[in-house]
Amino acid sequence: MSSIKHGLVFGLFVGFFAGWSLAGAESLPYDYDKPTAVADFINTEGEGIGRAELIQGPHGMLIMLHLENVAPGSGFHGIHMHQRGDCSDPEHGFPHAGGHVHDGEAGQMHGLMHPDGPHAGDLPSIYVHEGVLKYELFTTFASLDGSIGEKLLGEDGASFIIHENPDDHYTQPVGGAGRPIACAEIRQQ
Ligand SMILES: [Cu+2]
Repeated sequence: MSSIKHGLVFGLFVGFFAGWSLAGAESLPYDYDKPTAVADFINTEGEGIGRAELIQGPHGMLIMLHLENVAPGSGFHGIHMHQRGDCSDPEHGFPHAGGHVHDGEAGQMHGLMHPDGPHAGDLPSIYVHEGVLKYELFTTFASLDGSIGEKLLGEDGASFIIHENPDDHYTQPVGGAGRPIACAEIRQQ
């Protein structure tokens, strides 16, 4: 088990524990007066492949992912939060999800490792093992209500996009991550 820190964003590999399942806010050992959200993923065929649960805490936002049948085989995939909560047109790669969540400043670049980045929607890449992913991400660049970083759930909402390739955290516009293979609209609970 290892953790990777990139500035203020890090991913913690939680492994494939027997019986591990998404905890759900009601069973967690804290009860912050903060919004929570869920996001149900669909692939480019429109089939459900799992869920993210988002909990905004005192220092940032925890994103718990539990996905199956993400892609054949094993490998890293870029994942980002995109500007609109619209996963329509899956067969065309979810074109209405828009670009990455960002602060709107001109010249702001994509990439956790880019000197002029990152976008608030940038995240570490996920590793999918034989189609399955159980993982936790944490970010301080964005939050559901905007109290920490950029606001995700404004008028247009937001979504997750998983890309077919890893994100190199530097190349424009999506870190060389390629086409979207899954999308999830983020819905406040
Ligand atoms: Cu993306």
